[in-house]
Amino acid sequence: MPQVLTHLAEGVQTLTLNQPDKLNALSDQMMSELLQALRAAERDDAVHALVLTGAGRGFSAGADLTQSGPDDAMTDVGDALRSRYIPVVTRLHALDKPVLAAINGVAAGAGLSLALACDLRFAAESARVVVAFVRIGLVPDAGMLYFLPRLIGPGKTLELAWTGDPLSAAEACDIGMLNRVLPDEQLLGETQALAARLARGPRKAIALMKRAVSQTHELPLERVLELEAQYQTIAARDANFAEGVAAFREKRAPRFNA
Ligand code: T3D
Repeated sequence: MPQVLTHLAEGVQTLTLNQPDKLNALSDQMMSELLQALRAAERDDAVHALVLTGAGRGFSAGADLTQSGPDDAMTDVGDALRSRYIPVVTRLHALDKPVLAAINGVAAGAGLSLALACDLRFAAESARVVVAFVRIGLVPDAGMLYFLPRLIGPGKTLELAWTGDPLSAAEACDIGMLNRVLPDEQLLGETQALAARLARGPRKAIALMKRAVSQTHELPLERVLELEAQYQTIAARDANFAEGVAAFREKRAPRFNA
């Protein structure tokens, strides 16, 4: 049975983590299928945005603890991260297409890390987020120590990492970890609708914005100003810029990506 389901509509590839009886815990099979699906989405010209969600009542409960754990003395956990998690997280972050998480239920451990590696996070009212790692004596991984301080600051990151206490979707949204909280039954549809809107937008500019927002975290102002100038040169050479300006002047909606 596939552990990542794929569905393409309106330029949006929806990837559904599918091991619902274990709250979509991240098995080796699931991580391998997720990597394949991301590689395919990257190459596929029909895919212009992605949505990552979970089947059943969970988004993902993190590493599959029935598969990996301290009893597996032969496995170096760092190597497991390098081979299974790092390729997926770097791909989600580097993909030149918007990636939205639709957090339908609990997101814990590396399951939360995957959501944090997405560009936008929408969550169902009933969802919870749990940093979790400390509960089993581990440190946050799979990019959480990169993404979380950038979203919520170092103090709040340490509080959640040290306690492992769950937050409701509303609490997580209030501190900036999530973009929006939606009624459960509207979550997937609303997330896919925004992804479809982005898929119809000026693709080059949207991709450049993603790249720039990620890069500008590390750079001083002078470098950011220069980066903006370089990316604007690229965006302005794209046909969508001419179309956008023409549409404005003609008082009509733009027809991007024609
Ligand atoms: O070795 C490596 O790969 C290193 C990498 C580490 C990265 C990590 O992600 S470490 C963190 C791993 N995740 C966790 O520690 C979270 C474990 N799960 C929980 O704490 C809770 O399940 C939740 C807070 C996520 C949800 O609680 P609740 O009460 O809503 O559900 P539940 O009853 O605990 O779980 C439902 C079922 O899912 C249950 O199975 P059962 O009893 O009905 O047959 C439970 O065992 C299963 N499940 C939940 N989490 C996992 C899992 N099965 C495998 N792996 C899990 N992570």
